Amino acid sequence: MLDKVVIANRGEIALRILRACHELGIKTVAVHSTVDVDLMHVRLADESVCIGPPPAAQSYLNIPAVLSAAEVTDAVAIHPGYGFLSENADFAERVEKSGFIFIGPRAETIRLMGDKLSAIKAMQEAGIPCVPGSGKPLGEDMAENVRMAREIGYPIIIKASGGGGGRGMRVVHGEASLKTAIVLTKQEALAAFNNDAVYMEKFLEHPRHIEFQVLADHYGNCVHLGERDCSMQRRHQKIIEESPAPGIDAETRERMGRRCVEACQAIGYRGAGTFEFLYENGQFYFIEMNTRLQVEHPVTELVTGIDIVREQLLVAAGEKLSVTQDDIVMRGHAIECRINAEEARTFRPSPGKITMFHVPGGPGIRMDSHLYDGYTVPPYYDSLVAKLIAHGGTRPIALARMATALNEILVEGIDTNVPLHRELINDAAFAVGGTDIHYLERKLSLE
Ligand code: MV4
Repeated sequence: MLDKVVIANRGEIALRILRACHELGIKTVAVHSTVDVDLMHVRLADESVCIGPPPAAQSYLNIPAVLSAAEVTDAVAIHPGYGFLSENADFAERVEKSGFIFIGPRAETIRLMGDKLSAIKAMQEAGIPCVPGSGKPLGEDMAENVRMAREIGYPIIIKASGGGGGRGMRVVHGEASLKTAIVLTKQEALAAFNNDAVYMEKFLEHPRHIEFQVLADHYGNCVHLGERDCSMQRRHQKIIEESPAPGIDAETRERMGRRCVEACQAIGYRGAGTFEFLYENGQFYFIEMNTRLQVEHPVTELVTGIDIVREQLLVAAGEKLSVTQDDIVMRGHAIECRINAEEARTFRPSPGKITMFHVPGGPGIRMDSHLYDGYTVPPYYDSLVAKLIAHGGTRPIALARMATALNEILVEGIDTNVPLHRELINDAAFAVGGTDIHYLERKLSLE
């Protein structure tokens, strides 16, 4: 097993990774910025190293500082968590070249998926259904671009190949605005990603966001852990996720899951990964692959009983996956509410000192949070402060447990979006399930 792991992250996910390490008898090194010395996982880690000042660019994104921390502590591996350096192929490469294990896929896989056009090409070749589109960078020949858009049919969307996660996209409703949209998206893409390649896709107007979780080892073994519905979002920030996705039957799940597994085997994927799809009119369309552990992994853990972070650590240590596809059974339903430190109306960050903190409990309730009484949420990072996850035998039971837990939770001293979650968990359309990616923004605009 791995001897010692550097946790190159902060907050709730750093604590989640620390717990998985300690269960396996792995020693941990917390790396933190100066303002993060009081984080719960820093206290619990076997060792800690301060890697820089509060701005992430000088600490959590500072590759030489993270590598130095691994060197001075004699660590063998680095877990990047999510965000920060987790999908930075250059970082993964430097980790491995420095003699450490990067807990994630190979650098070349991260690079392949980081470029959205190369990801789509690889996935199409591996039999994954993609959105009808150009499948290649748009050229200078506008007559050709016009023909292509006409063939696909408006509305279309122009996306930056270097973008992803909602950055660098533009919807085009007709021929009149096509050329301008391409030119502007290219300019923005060059400035933001240093890559002006853009492509065209059919714009799906009312899709759901459904993603499949996979796990692969170094020996070609790969399993899928079913899907999550992440459609409840605002400005590309997910706020509620659930598994399974309402209305997806077992046969469809197995068919799509098997395709994802085959695609992983085709590209030699290893570790945890997620295939993101848009789902509309009963069809799945691949958009991106995430090559990291995701915020919402707990809903999948609760329905499958698989500890995804443990599997990541085992796979990184060179062990075989502990399960085969036949061992994986989806039991019941799980829902996650992301609790953010933010003002209710404006969604502005609300950092500050926690004066009272109470964690809900009872059957089927899990809370992943680094908060404690007296902790001060700093203003420099993501506002996610807790994930409340409810599991039950059926979706209505999971919802009822979540509603109960949302009444119990206390986070005082800062503003949070708990009131919004209380409202959403009682929302009639959400109770039915299967709302699209625009539902929340539409609901908020009507209030
Ligand atoms: C789309 C789309 C509709 N049609 N692609 C946004 C994030 C990035 N991962 C891809 N995104 C979208 N791509 C086509 N062809 C709509 C979105 C989209 C979206 C997707 C998932 C979750 C939330 C979203 C919010 C707005 C737009």
